[in-house]
Amino acid sequence: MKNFKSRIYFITDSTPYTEQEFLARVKSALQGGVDLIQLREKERTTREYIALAEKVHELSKQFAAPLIIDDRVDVALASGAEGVHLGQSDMQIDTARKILGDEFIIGATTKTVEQALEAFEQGADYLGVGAIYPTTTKVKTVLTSTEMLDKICKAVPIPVNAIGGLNKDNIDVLKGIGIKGVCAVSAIMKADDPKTAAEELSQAVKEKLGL
Ligand code: TZP
Ligand code: MG
Repeated sequence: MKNFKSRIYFITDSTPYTEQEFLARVKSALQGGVDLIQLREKERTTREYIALAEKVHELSKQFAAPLIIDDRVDVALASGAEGVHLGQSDMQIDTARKILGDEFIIGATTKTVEQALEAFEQGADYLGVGAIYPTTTKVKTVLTSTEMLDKICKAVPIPVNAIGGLNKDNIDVLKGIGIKGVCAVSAIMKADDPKTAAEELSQAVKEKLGL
């Protein structure tokens, strides 16, 4: 399961929805062809996180989209997910790699060339870099310039994805930078129709970024 695409990398936010509404939105996004889905939960207990991850995994498997769990190696393992995404204060990449083995997808959040090189050297499979634009999603982050994004892309041989406030109408700034994909929460999750939103973002990524 190491051969993954991260062109349209959908990150969830379940906070405003009932579980039924949330899963319906996740399914809709998957129908819209997102390549990869990250379950991002900050408030749930471990048990709740695992239970929701199992439900999302049932859906993501139907669409052959790898499921990545945000922050938590234990939840990723317990739920049968294909990957984990680790921030700078989560488990170190090399420790996670030891626990999870070679086949597991491990992503890392990095904001500098130094962090990017460290994550790569420790065994990360891809990097998320941002926030490129201010975001309305609840996250502790600072803006990362497109110049820094470009430097990171040039510094590491693994796929780099841009994140933060990105949508079909503002991704032009990423043109010419060697990213492999775009991460989006709001642009898909909060859309009237996540399926259409995913399709439109995919079309824009093709037309504007040539990906
Ligand atoms: N990390 C940096 S920005 C961000 C995360 C998790 C949130 C992105 O959400 P949105 O809604 O696509 O701006
Ligand atoms: Mg995280």
